[in-house]
Amino acid sequence: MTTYITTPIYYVNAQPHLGHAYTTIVADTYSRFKRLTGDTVRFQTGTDEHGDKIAEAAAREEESPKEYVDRISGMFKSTWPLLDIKPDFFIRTTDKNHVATVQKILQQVYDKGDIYFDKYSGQYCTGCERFLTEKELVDGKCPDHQTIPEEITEQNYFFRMSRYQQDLIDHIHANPEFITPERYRNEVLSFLSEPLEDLCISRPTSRLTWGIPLPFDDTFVTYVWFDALINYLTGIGYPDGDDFETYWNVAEHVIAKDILKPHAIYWPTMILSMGLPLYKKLHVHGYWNVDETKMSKSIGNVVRPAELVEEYGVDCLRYFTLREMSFGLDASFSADAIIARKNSDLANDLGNLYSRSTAMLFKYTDGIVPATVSTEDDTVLRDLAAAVLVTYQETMSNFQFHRALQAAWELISQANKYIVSNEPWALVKDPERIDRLHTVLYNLAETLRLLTLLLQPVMPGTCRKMAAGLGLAEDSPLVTDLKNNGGWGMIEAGTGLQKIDALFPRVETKKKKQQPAKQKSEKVSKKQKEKKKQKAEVAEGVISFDQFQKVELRVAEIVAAEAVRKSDRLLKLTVKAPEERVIVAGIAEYYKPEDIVGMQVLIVANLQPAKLMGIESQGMVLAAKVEEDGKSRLVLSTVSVPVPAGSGVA
Ligand code: ME8
Repeated sequence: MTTYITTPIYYVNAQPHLGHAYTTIVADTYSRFKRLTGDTVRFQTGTDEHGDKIAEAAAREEESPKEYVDRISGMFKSTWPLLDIKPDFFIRTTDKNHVATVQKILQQVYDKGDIYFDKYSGQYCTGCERFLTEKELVDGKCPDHQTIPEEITEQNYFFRMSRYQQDLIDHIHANPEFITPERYRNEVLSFLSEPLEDLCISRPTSRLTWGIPLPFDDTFVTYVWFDALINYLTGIGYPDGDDFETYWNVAEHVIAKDILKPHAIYWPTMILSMGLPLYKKLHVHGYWNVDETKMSKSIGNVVRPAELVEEYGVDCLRYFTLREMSFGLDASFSADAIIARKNSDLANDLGNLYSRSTAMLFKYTDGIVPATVSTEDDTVLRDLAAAVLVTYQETMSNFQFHRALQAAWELISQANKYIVSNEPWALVKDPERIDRLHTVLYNLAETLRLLTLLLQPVMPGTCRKMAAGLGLAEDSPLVTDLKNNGGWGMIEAGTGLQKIDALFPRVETKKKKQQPAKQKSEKVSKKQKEKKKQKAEVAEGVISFDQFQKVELRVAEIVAAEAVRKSDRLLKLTVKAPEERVIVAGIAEYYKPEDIVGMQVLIVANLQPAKLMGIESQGMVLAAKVEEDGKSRLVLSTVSVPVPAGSGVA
């Protein structure tokens, strides 16, 4: 099988930040996963170097556009190895090949009659590099850039996008996985339910020279999207290269939601006009915010990947981003969150399992993997490993990286329990139970091998270390070939382990400053007053209809759920109601996160947000409180048939 995976080509008007890093880590992880399954893979990223924004940035830096783009493109190129990201090809839109092919395609589409010259007046956003429709503006501003677009009237060339609207709608209906996750597919279909306007693809050279000249009119240069999107074809040698033949029909693009429209509408209609088959899939993710706030230069909270690598290590960053973001939804970065993941998931769970298991192997069998005697006692661990493998492959294929990692962590947790319940330290003292000890140690070594294989796409460096520690070559099929070695019992008895350093040293957290005593007591008395007031209200026991009407109940669909760190009670739910929000619910004792995704529950939608374990909860989930045998448990309230998310409750 063959895989072709791409990231957007990033504008060189800014240096790489966490958002760029995430998309590129995703594409890198996916390409490594596909290699594990035996696919021939091509992974492409690059830089987008023409247009107004770039010319303006170069002018600000007092450089020529060419000097400027060379410098910033170089920064992107040199950032990726720091993150252990290994693209097969790095494309630049100033590459000669790319420029020539864009011109060839423009001529072809022009000759076909799909490009025409016309006068146009519209609201142009420099940030988006496109004209915005009236409908897209919010309070007269571009919602993404918070700027008032410029009213521009000029003669330009237009691409007849509207001609392909119906074909595109039909394709999306016939191929439900063309745009994923589903919410973005629905967004595109809803946009396509209105007539499409044609796409302006040129700028007069009197206003912009930093672009690709139109082959049929050199007083114009091509407008950014008709240049940038074509990179996905020029990078694989369209039209004559072998790579084009090999890879185009399996092309998968990864982007964030900011460039959904260009990728889901402009690009497919351009491809249809060229007479080519459409790309296979578009994977769309949400935004990274920082401490719940949008990342922006003006706020000064832009997170640089190189700094994170320095502070936490490359694999910690890769793991954190993939584990913390549910692909498709927004996520928030904070130093606390990454430290918590490092200390708890990496140092405590994975790191400890590795160091305990290998320490026992060194102590009890001189660092040699012992032979195993298969017994019924170990089926729980083995069955779980088999189930994890299935979930892992399915979720990695579907870009649900956080779920794949959750599954791997179930195996880690089961293996840690296996150690506790089998007590190898007791077995070693009993000469009659040495076989059992060997079996337990073998199974631990095998679990570590399997984890090395599964975690490799996400944490390649750590897995290289783990493989070395297990006495396996870094390219040994036992840790690089999922197709043949995903099963149980592959590590050979007699394999000699090597001593390695701890995988993840813990990060020491600074203690929070004590609040001054006075402030504290002020807070307490305010709280007490509030409580008194509430008690007085509750004492009356009844509420008026007016009071009840103030409570807004809605049906919400759970789109993601996960345990809250350091809490046995809380689950963090991401729900659609119909807008997306996070609700923290005290139901962890009664529900597993994976069992409630997709469920429709009732929520109080207009409750003042409250922070629980550092997470802002925007509402409350309703549940029946059931008393049984002197114990109580919660049962989520739901609806009897599926209804649109966000429906009101009367
Ligand atoms: O749009 N969270 O380039 P760009 C997550 N050149 N991802 C983010 C992000 C955030 N806060 N900010 C940026 C362009 N990204 C065009 C693309 S493609 C033919 C041309 C990532 O530099 C995400 O992948 O503005 C997003 O789609 C991309 O950077 C936008 O990069």
